[in-house]
Formats: sequence, C-alpha cells, structure tokens
Amino acid sequence: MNKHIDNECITALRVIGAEMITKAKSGHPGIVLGAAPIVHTLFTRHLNIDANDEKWFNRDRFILSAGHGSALLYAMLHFSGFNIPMRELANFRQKDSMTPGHPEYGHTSGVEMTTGPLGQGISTAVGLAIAEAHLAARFNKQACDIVDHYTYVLCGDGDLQEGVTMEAMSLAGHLRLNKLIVLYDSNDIQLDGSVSLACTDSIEKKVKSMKWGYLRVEDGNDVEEIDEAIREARMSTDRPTLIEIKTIIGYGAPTSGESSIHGKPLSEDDLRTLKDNLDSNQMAFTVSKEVSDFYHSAISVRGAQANSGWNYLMSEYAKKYPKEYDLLNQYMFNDIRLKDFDGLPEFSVGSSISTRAVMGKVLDWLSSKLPNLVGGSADLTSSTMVKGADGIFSSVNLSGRNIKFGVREHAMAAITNGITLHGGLRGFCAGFFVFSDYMKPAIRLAAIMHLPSLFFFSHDTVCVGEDGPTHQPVEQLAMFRSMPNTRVFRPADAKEMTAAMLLAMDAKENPTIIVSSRQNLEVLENTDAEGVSRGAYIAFEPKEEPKAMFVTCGSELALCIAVAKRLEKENIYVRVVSMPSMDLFERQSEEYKNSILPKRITKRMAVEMGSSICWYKYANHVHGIDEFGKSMPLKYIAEEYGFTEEVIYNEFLEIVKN
Ligand SMILES: Cc1ncc(C[n+]2csc(CCOP(=O)(O)OP(=O)(O)O)c2C)c(N)n1
Ligand SMILES: [Mg+2]
Repeated sequence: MNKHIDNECITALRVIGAEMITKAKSGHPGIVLGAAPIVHTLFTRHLNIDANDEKWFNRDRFILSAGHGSALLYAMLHFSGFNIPMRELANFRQKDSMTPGHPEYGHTSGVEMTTGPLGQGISTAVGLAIAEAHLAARFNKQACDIVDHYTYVLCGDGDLQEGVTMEAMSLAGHLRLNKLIVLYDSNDIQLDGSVSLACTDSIEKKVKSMKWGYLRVEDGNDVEEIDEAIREARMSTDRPTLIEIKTIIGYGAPTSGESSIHGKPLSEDDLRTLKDNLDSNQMAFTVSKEVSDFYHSAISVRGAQANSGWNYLMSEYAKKYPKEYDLLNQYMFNDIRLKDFDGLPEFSVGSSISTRAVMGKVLDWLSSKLPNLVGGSADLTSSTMVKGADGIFSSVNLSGRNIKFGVREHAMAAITNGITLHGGLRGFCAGFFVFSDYMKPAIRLAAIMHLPSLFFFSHDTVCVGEDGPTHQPVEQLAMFRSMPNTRVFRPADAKEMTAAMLLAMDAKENPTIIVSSRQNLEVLENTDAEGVSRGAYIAFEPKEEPKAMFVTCGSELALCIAVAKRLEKENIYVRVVSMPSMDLFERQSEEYKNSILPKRITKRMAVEMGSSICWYKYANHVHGIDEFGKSMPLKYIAEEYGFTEEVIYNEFLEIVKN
C-alpha cells in the first residue's frame, strides 16, 4: 500500500475538519483529529457505498455513534462523492446548511442515522445488523448472497459508558451478529477530563463477557494496523467485534491529548500550528488533486464496482428465483401492503376484552399478512401480548421474526429504529407503558428521523392496580403527546384498537405509539374506525342540540357515554367526543375540527386517567390524575380517583350550571 497517499489524505481530512470547526467557531476538533485515520481506512479499504446510488440496498452501513465527530463525517462523505460541496463544509453548523451540528438523517446525503445522543448510534446499529441477518436468511440462496453487508460503527468512550450501549451489545453478542463491527476511538479522554476520573472498566473483559470478539490497535495512526484489524473482524463467523483503537485526541493540535480539545475550536494560530505539525501547506478548504483522485478511486470507483457486481447478482437472482425476486423488491421499496382483510379479528359489540389482547390478536393477524414485520417484547410477552411471527429470532433461526429483547427497554427501542432504518423491514416492540420512560430517547430519535417505528404498550393507566405507583403511568401520555412528529393512539375499545393498528401500518414518516388497557373493556356500539382515522369524532350525540360536551379517550369513553345518557334523560344534552389521537386530530381540516369541537359549545370537560395538562387545549375543565398512583386492587381505583358515573355526573352538572 502507498503510505504516502494515505498520509496525505488523512492530513487533508484532519485539516479540513479543523478548518470547518474553526470557521464555525463551534464543534469538536478532538475526535476529528484523533479518529481521521480510522474513518479513512474504513472508507478507502472496506466500506462499500455508492454516492451515485445512495440508498443501494446492499451497501455497508456506517454509523457515527460519536455524533460530535460530524465534521469528520461530512468531510469524508464529501470526498466519497456525496452531494456535500466544499462550500457546505465551509458552512458547517450554520443556519440552513447541509452540514448541521450533529449528523441528521434525511438532511445530509450519505448520513445513515441522526446521532448525537451518545449510545443511540451503536444501539441502533444492532438493529441494522439484525435486519441484515434476517433479510439474508430470508432471501439468500446458494451462491447468491443478495443481502450481504456489514454494519460499522465509530464510537468513543462516552458511547461505551451509556447503559443503552451495554443492553444493545449484550443482545448483539447473544444473537451472534458477526457482521457488526465497532471501531472504538479509545483516547482515554472525555469532555470533563481523563476517562479514568469516571470509568475504570476493562472494555476488553466487558465485551468478551458479552460474547463479542475484541481486537486492539495500539497505534491509531497506523493505517495498516487498523486495516488488518478490520479484515480480521470481517472474518468472524460467530460474534460481533469491537476493535479498540488507541488514538490521541486532537492529534497534531497544540493541546492534543488534553480534554480541552474535545469541544473547543482551534484558534487561527492553533490551526497554523496544526498545519505545521502535520506538514500541510493546503490553502483553506482546498485539497490536492492527488487526494481527491485517490478518494475517488478508493471509495467511489470501488463502491460503484461493488454495486454493479450486486446488480449483476440481482439479475441472476431474478432469473433463477423470480418469485423471491419480486418479493425482495417489495421489501426493498417498502411496498409490502395489506391486500385484503380476510381473517381480520372481529369483536362483537357488547363483548368484553382488554385492548392489549386485541392489540396482540390484530398484530398476529398483521404478521401473517405482512412478512416484513419484525419485533417483540421486553420480557413481557404474556403481559403485552405482543410478539413477532415465525418463531424466535436467534442465531440458529435468523428467519424468526419474534425478538426476545429481554429486559432491555432502552436498547429495544433503539434496535427497533435500526430494523426500520435498514429498509425492507418494519420494526416494532412492546412493553409496559410506564416503562416507556426508559425508551423515550430512542422514540424521540425515531420522531426526529421520521422513522415509522412501532411502539406498542400495555397497562395504560393507574388501572394497573396492585403494582402501585412505580407501575402506574400518569404523565407518560402527556410526554408523548407533546413530542413532535409522534402519533399516539389510546383506543377506547376493540374496534378503535383494530383501527389504530391498521392506521399504524400506513405510517411512513412518524413513529406510532399505541397504548392499550390491561383490564377488559366493553366493545361499544358508539366507536367507529373512520372516526379513529380522523383522530377524534363524535361517539355520542344527544337527541337535541348539545350545549356541553365531554372530550375523552380510552377506557373513560364508556364512562362519559354513560353519564351523557343519564344527563339526556334529564334533558341536559351533552356530546361525547372520542379522541384516540390528538396528533391525528390536529392534522384534520379546520372545518372538520370545528364540526367536532364547535366553538359554540363552551362547556367542555375532558376525562382521562392521566395527567390533565394535555387536555386544556380542548376543554376548560379536566378530570385527570395529577398525582402518582397507589397500590390497590382494580376495583377500588375508579372510586379512589373519582372515575365513577356519580362523581363525573356531579362534576359535570356543576359545569353546566355555571
Ligand atoms: C447522552 C449524551 N450525554 C452527553 C452528551 C454530551 N457529550 C458529547 S461528547 C461527550 C464526551 C464523550 O467523550 P468521548 O466519547 O470520549 O469523546 P471524545 O472526547 O473522546 O471526543 C459528551 C459528554 C451527549 N452528546 N449525549
Ligand atoms: Mg474519548
């Protein structure tokens, strides 16, 4: 290998990365200068990507888990031929630039995932690797490995300190995801100072105990050594690999090796010193033709060749396995759709069933119709009733679609995102609603990335009962309803639940959260699938013009209807609006919204067994729960919090009178 050109290129990466940050007066030069040789080696010798076919299905995936190294990623993607012109590198972190502070999926070409919250990248990558392994098992044929790529991650010390990373790595090792390779930028420094101030774990022992391979590169500037380690990692047949690469943070800068270089831009003087130290005489934001030519041939040409080789393989596959080829195309273009509703579970009015049971039944039916649904529960299958089809996904049954996530909620959500992010598959997962707290950072990323991941929850309210306040959700609905680009459904009965599940399948650009009841709920004659698709609808209309109304959802709908019927007998006319999804309702036309919640009806009361805060937009009186729950059997709960006909009736009368 030509050592000279590798060094030229790495210097160019370092200098441009540092220039970007200095010009922006903001960013993280430490990792850019320290890890440039790692990224250079991976991109020029291993990573199969094609800037002219960005979404090439079988490309290798590269996730910059240490998202603060964005300048390095953007510079590398620029040299790899992606649509990031040099002026956009110079525009780093500026308003409306292509190069925002941290990498943003869907915003910058070549960026595979939004990163920045440490731990999310590496955990999501486990989902990508699961997707690859599953699709390979599903579609590959003898001598026709149509799905066959690696998932690479660059992470730092911080990523490995996050709990979510340990959850995800533990599952990845258990599942023997041998095509997952983590490059660990091990520089012994983090933001506040030396890593040893906060962490003295042996990463080697830790990862080995989780059934990972561990390799170590002593000199993070040695391209050959890094290359050799990646080569070895790629040979692994039974475990993922972490390569610990010893680097020097801020290499070449006056304060290299110190924590101050982590997030402090170099001054103009420091930049000059850096260039002197690295023997660079590049003008600002320029590179030699030698460098750009090398990158073109080592990344773009090599990647395009790999892509055309794959296309040839696909044409062979199409000839030999036309049916599978058609199906694979449907997977690849996310075109797996419901063609009929044969066998869709039905629930008769008047019968009684928990919405979690409905969720499970409808999901089983959906899985039988949609072969690309993959997911499972966090060790709660018998409670959430959510599971995937075709047996447990494991190293000996990679075509299984039921993932046993174990009690790893946070990683479960991130992995679900990775499965969806890969393309071809739709990831889902499930747990107790109260423990959605453990999943929030990953759900937030799904929303930011516009990923249609599916999050199913059971045990929606304090009606959990005996398990007490730790298990009784109160504020979680408010949390998710306030999250942008997130669709939350809290269905009132089996019919609304079925409708919500079907709607969730159509989502393309937002995560969906569906929250179900533990307790049985009567299937109401008033509920309506079409209404669910509008987010809110009139579930009960009195026989004369309503002067007041209830706005409610979930198990409280039946209660409000019962009260409204009683009031009707007393000639007090009250409308009941079922609002299973505030987000979906907000997206309806003004005309529709006014027809459901007309301004003339000013006396409104919202009723929900949860935090009242999200309801004041729709009602001036809210009967909610603004305290933590209490442990007691279900039969006492309604009384304890005033969710009885008597209490709601009396409260409502007060409102109507005033
Ligand atoms: C969840 C989360 N917590 C905190 C931060 C802020 N942060 C960004 S980088 C960093 C230091 C991480 O250290 P390391 O990974 O070793 O990066 P290095 O300093 O070596 O570049 C911190 C605390 C973050 N981005 N995400
Ligand atoms: Mg570090």
